[in-house]
Amino acid sequence: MKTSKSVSTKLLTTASVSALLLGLSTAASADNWRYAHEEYEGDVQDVFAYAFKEHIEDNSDHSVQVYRFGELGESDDIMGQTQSGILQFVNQSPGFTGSLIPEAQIFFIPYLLPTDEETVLEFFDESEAINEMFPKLYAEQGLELLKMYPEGEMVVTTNEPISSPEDLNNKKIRVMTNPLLSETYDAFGATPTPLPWGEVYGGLQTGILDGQENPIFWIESGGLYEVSPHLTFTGHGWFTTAMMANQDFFEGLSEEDKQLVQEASNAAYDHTIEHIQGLADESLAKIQEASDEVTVNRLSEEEIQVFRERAPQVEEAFIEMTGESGKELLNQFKEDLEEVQSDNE
Ligand code: 6CS
Repeated sequence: MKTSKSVSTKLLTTASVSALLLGLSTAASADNWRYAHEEYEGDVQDVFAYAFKEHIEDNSDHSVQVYRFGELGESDDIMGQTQSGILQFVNQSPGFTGSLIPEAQIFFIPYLLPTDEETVLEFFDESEAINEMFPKLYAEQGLELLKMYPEGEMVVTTNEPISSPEDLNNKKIRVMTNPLLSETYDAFGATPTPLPWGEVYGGLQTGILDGQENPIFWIESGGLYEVSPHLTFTGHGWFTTAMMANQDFFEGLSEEDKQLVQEASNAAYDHTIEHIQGLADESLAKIQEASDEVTVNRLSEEEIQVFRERAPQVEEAFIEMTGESGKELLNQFKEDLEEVQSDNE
């Protein structure tokens, strides 16, 4: 009895130690990474996050826990959590990052990017400003920029149809919380109202806001057309976003894991770029199916010209806010655009 007990204890002990070692070695090599983004299930940032997660989990023992909008707070909250190392990855759009990294506001200079999707996608793929200059600016804030990508063309929604800056007069238009976007809507004749996302639907519903801007997929998925039914294609810009890691975390990874993260970001980017093609048309069809109240106005070239003439003052404000560094970025951005545009002619 004594012998058998001591044997079984010994066996148990050996088994427990092995399990413990196994557990420890698993813990050391298989990490659970936390990743938050700003959107809902099935939205563009969610498609990106899940493609990233799938690549990581298929190619390593690591796992990725994805948090969607609201689970950890607003966009500024998830950025703070990433900078402090609570989260390893975050997807935050320049619309919000612009208050942290002023140069990220470049995306809010109206009519800088063309409306042609093919040109825009090629620009994001090849641009030196996007792929080489922006990572350095994000690094200054402790962030490893992994990808910047477009989600869709911006469309303005309002409580009444609009087709000129005069029509926007006295309209309170919600903008994301960066100062340059307020300059844009100021230049467009409206009263810009910066707010985080969580306050937009209610603001439109109660009449505190008269309108807002977003890509069509988001106008559909967030039900914005229900409370802001007049859609205007002004052609003034693209909703752009960015996915990044806490830089100390990234720097602390093995070379193999750094490569894995980069490959997962590339795979997620390719998958997401495919996903957004045709998405605006599909979303618009869903909106029109769901509501009889919605109107869609694609501004004519002459109408667009009236808005476009107001862009230079926003570009000047961008340079005032960002100095030499913004000027250099803007020059490179324009050079990169010319390159893709001349390739496509
Ligand atoms: O307007 C916004 O605040 C939101 N729009 C999109 C397309 N994604 C997330 C962002 O918070």
